[in-house]
Amino acid sequence: MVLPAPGPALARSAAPADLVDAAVAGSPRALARLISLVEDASPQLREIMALLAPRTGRAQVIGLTGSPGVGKSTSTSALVGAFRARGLRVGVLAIDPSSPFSGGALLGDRVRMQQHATDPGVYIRSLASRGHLGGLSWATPQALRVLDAAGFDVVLVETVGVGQAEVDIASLADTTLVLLAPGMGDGVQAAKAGILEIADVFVVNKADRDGAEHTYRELKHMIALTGPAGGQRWQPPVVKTVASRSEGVDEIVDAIVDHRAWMVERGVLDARRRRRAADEIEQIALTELRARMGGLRDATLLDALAGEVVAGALDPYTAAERVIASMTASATGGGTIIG
Ligand SMILES: Nc1nc2c(ncn2[C@@H]2O[C@H](COP(=O)(O)OP(=O)(O)OP(=O)(O)O)[C@@H](O)[C@H]2O)c(=O)[nH]1
Ligand SMILES: [Mg+2]
Repeated sequence: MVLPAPGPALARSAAPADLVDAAVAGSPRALARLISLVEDASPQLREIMALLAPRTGRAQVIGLTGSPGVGKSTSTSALVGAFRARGLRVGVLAIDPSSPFSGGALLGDRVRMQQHATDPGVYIRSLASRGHLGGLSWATPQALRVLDAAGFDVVLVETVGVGQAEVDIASLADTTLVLLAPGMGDGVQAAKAGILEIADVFVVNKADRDGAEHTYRELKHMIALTGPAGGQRWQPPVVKTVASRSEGVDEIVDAIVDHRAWMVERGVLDARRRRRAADEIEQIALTELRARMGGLRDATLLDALAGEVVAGALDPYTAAERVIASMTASATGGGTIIG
């Protein structure tokens, strides 16, 4: 799903600073390279993220989640159009938690996004995480940083609502859209899956289908049961759409704008972003520790400690403390990411 990339070719060995400059100047090729480095958890990321940091913090991150086939990609594409009509630059990250090797080959999505393929104000990319312990929860915030620093005003993150993925996306986004469609028993599913807690805006898509009104009412009812809005409590609006005809999409944008204004007024946006940064720091630290732990596995220290624990000469807590102490002592020794 990478755009055709005009402009000068970048040498394979381009230095991080050159890549960052090119991405900031709008080169889709440089963006693609940077995000591939994220997917591969390249050792160059540390330098790259340091270069990107002063440029970040501007993009508005909007998550879209929902069951397979509810119309997330169609809605994403329609939203891209709506934001472009407002003169904003839009990035799209399509997360595929099911396939770590999709490598951008989501064919259906490519077709749906085709109308934006030649627009230089739009960058669309699917994200996979290759061979890294932190997986997509590690890669996604880093990819967001790349698009944020490259000057995209809005970044839409699409992920299928299965298991942990939708919760992860909610913790990443400023505003989370949860999509439902009629006839999927979604109302009940929503309550079960805890979707009520993560949605900032509900979208009942496929409103052209029978049962849309029923799904809409059921949702409204469930939201009402959670209690009235007020104080720090936002009550998610429900928007009906026919994404395939771009109907109702302006109403989604209005809801996003309202939600943002509400968050800014109460300091909620800042709190969300701090929590997001804290999660990101934790992910990177844990990934680094796991990498060092992996290094230790072959090392004599762990083996020696294990021998002592088996012999009853040492308890496992004390042994673990020694392992952690040795990792911290080797902090300048280098790991895969922080080294
Ligand atoms: N009738 C109707 N069909 C729609 C609407 N929006 C999307 N579709 C169709 O629903 C199908 C699935 O749409 P997608 O946008 O691929 O759904 P998705 O949620 O991205 O699907 P996955 O990424 O596979 O989970 C496609 O055939 C769309 O054309 C709508 O508002 N009405
Ligand atoms: Mg999709």
